[in-house]
Amino acid sequence: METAVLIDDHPCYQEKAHHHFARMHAPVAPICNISCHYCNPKFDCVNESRPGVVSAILSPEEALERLTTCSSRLPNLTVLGIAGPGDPLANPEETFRTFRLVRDAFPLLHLCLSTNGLMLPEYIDEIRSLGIRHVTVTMNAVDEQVGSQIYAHVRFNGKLYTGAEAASILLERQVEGIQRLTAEGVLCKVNSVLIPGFNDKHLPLVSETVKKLGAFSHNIMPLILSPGSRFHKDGVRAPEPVELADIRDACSIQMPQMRHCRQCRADAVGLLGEDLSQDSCFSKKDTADKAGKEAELLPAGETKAARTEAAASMEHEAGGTSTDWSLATRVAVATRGMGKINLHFGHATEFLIYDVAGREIRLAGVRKVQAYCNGTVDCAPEGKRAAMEESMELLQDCQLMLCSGIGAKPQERLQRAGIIPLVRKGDIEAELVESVRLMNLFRGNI
Ligand code: CLF
Ligand code: SF4
Repeated sequence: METAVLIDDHPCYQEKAHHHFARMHAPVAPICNISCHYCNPKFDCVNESRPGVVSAILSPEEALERLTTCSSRLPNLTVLGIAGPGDPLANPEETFRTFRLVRDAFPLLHLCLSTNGLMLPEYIDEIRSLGIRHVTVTMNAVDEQVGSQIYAHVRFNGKLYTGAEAASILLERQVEGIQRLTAEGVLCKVNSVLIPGFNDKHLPLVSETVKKLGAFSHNIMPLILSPGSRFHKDGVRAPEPVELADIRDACSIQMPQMRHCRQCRADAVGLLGEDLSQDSCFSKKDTADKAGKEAELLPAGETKAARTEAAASMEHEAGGTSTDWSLATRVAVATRGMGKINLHFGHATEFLIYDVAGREIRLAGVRKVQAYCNGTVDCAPEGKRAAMEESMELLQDCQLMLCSGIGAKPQERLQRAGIIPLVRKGDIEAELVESVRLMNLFRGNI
């Protein structure tokens, strides 16, 4: 199958597709077989998720039922992913039974798997026979000493390993898994969590290594600490947005970078930017609650019961662009999807950040914020002020803000910070080029 067919409607593998196509995650995998220092088992796997209340576990049959409901309401749903809340391959029975049920009932959906990679070599045949063509492996290090600072332990073949030995086993298994999958034509995306002071300087080597292994793209995600995790207790900090952007740029010399990841929940549903998992139409929360299945992550062993040209179309061909992005204008955009500017500044809980250089556009990242106005009549002024200041900090490197509407106060605050707010309602790409042109004209830059 051609790579274009595998990515054109996959919201994570093709940046443009994420405006239009939705995915559903089936939270069928509660157990994990390793321990990352940024993880607290009370939360979803941080390798794909934002820490939050852990997703309620579904049985494979319940997952199929939820998918049936979701697909009838979301005609743009193209992917069924399994990404936790633990590690899918530490729960092979549930994971593969879910994929089997889905493949039989919805043969046209892409099946997508996300794993830490420890058990990947064991399941290559299963992955092939199910026709899974998208696999994400989280690799934070390609050096056992660096890895030993990130992982507390690895549980493998019934034995607990720690330190450099644990990191070495994990790395060996990840490398073997990616090599064998890419040889089979599976598109392997590699996720890496950027942990300042631990692997920030090491990530270009990770990018170089995964390129040699034949991976499709590299998704460097900012560390979001789980409360109560070892790193949280030790005061390890999350990276600044600009640090993340710089490291992605450095790694893009080696590998195409994914810049639109939302670090979604293990039970996410919908477009990447609009998680509908908590919407009662999509979550069978009552079913899960009744069954008393609030997720509880358990350590393994304590079980309760072609890269091709298409990759280059990912806006950021590794080493292939001649655009000087250091001269680009950075623009924040408020959108609820479909490639349009269609969201009021006050309602935005995230902004897409674009760089615009002439007619060239690239997505630089996604930044989550607190909505300035949470929709209640009595939005407290202190809360609004705090949300505004947080947004200002996160958007400090932007020169323009495009949104479908904005109040007088935030407009004035943005201007004071040197960010020009513009109300626009059209297609993002066309409006980006035109707005930057107007801004430069106004400033006498052209
Ligand atoms: Fe889900 Fe992951 Fe498949 Fe996408 S998510 S299993 S590859 S369908 Fe996507 Fe979410 Fe980022 Fe993951 S935005 S966290 S990269
Ligand atoms: Fe937590 Fe396991 Fe995910 Fe690491 S791989 S973040 S330990 S659930």
